[in-house]
Amino acid sequence: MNIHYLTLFPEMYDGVLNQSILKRAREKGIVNYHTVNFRDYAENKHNQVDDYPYGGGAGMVLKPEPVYNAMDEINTKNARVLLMCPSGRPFDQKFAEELSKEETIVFINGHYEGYDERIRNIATDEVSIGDYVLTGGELASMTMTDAIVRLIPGVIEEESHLDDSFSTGLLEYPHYTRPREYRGMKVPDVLLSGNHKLIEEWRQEESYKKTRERRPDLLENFNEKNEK
Ligand code: 6GU
Repeated sequence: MNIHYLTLFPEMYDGVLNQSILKRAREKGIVNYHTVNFRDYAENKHNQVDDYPYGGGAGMVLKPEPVYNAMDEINTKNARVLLMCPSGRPFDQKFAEELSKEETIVFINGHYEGYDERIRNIATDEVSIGDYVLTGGELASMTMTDAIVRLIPGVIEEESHLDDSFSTGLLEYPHYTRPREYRGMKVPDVLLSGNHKLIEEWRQEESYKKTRERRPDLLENFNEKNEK
């Protein structure tokens, strides 16, 4: 998979893409990350990328030319082109699974008050990571990259995400490792029983309980799916 980031702050990506699993995925040749500073594609002397809004009002608007010119330079054939904005489609695990199957993803990261409306025409999707406003799309695109890349086959053990919260429709059950007792806190007996059927039932029950307490909204979907 090739992932391109159109950004005015390419250095923001340096740490995140060069650590841990995202780094290892690149080293394995499974994914390649490319940052493009679209200021380099501005058409005026001062490399200006934003301008005052027609019709007046507060804030600056991202000009179309730098973004279109930068897009001309990368291979966007069959690419998913994601415009990062708080008014986009909410990103979730299902969306991550869909994007993990793509050959090429382009993130367009704006700052300022907004995008010139014509920039929307080169995007295939508009995406948001939640109901709050960020100063720019960069952190959102890194969050999404993390969620997407770990789902590409070969990046982590397949089994580690079969049980993920949201993949199963429920939140994850509690995990324990050694020691059996720590500061008076004991590992539940069932996990030491060696009875795999009982353990499976306990985990299902704990997942269900946690979901009911914390995210009852998820249960509607889960119950619907499991009644069919
Ligand atoms: Cl993708 N961008 C910005 N600027 N704010 C956001 C967001 C994206 N998702 C949630 N808030």
